Amino acid sequence: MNTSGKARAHTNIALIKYWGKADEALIIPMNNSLSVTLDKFYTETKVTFSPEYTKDTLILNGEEVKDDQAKKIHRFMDLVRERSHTSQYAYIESVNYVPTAAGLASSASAYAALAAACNEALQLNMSEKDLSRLARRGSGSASRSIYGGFAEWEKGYDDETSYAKSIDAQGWEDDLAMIFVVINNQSKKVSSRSGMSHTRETSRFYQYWLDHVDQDIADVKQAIEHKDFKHLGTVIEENGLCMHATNLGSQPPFTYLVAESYEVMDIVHQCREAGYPCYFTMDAGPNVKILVEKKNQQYVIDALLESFNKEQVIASDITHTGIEIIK
Ligand code: 2P0
Repeated sequence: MNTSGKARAHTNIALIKYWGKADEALIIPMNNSLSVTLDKFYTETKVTFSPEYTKDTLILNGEEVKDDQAKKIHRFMDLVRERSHTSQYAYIESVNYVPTAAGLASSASAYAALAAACNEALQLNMSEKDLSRLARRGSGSASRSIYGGFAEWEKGYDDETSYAKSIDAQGWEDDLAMIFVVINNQSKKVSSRSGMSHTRETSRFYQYWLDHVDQDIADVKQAIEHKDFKHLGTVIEENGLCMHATNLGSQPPFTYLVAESYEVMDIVHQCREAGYPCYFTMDAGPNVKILVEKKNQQYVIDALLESFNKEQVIASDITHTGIEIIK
């Protein structure tokens, strides 16, 4: 008999970054990280297990995936089979809902949706904690996409203790938004997986990163508690830049940032000087994400549109919604 489950998960953006693994196989991070989950970008995934299938098949946005991405999925499905004591293979249909050409597809929403769909299909009745642990094995940042709003991935020390938890922001999420500036660059991409590993192993600044990230987490949690936007923004901007500085301190050095990334950072500074607080963060690529209070969102968008085109500037609310099962 075939069994199916379908789930939706939203992508998240780290305000305090996950950068470096203590255990590569189990995906245990070197440091805690903290994120917001976004309304606009999400993945919907349907999984069907059948005794008749002879392999796992992944259809992403209507096309079969056969490269390294498929290998990662096969390993993840082996883990699901091991945990659920089934030997059945699966047919996985996944659709990423991101604005056209934005290139913002994320492994965070992908593995969170896949974990939840498997949980539903196999009736595993996993708790949010266990879903977060399972999603983490696909991609570290996916551990945080189980939840809406703010979430903290506690690094833990083994498979059992490394998972994300929701942070209660007393509705403050509703006042905030994130603006994406999509920068298309042609340079060869360093995957976050190899970038963080290279940095952890070779960066002269990596120990500095580890020595300060716990304080950043504590400061952000305090800012959330007091709904102190300027404090929140100051800390997250410094943390993001610090992560990128560790990359520059690697041997050989590398960076994800390009000229346009710095152009956006300048615009953010100008908005702040004009009295509109907003703060940037960047991940394993040149795109810049700007955290802003909704009341100031339009000013910042207008400032960006003086230098970038409409397709490049995309705003999203922060969602309260975590994993959703789709019937
Ligand atoms: C983050 N990033 O906290 C950090 C900041 C990118 C920069 O998590 O190797 O795809 O699959 O665990 O989760 C992107 O890394 O890495 C990421 P793996 P993942 O969001």
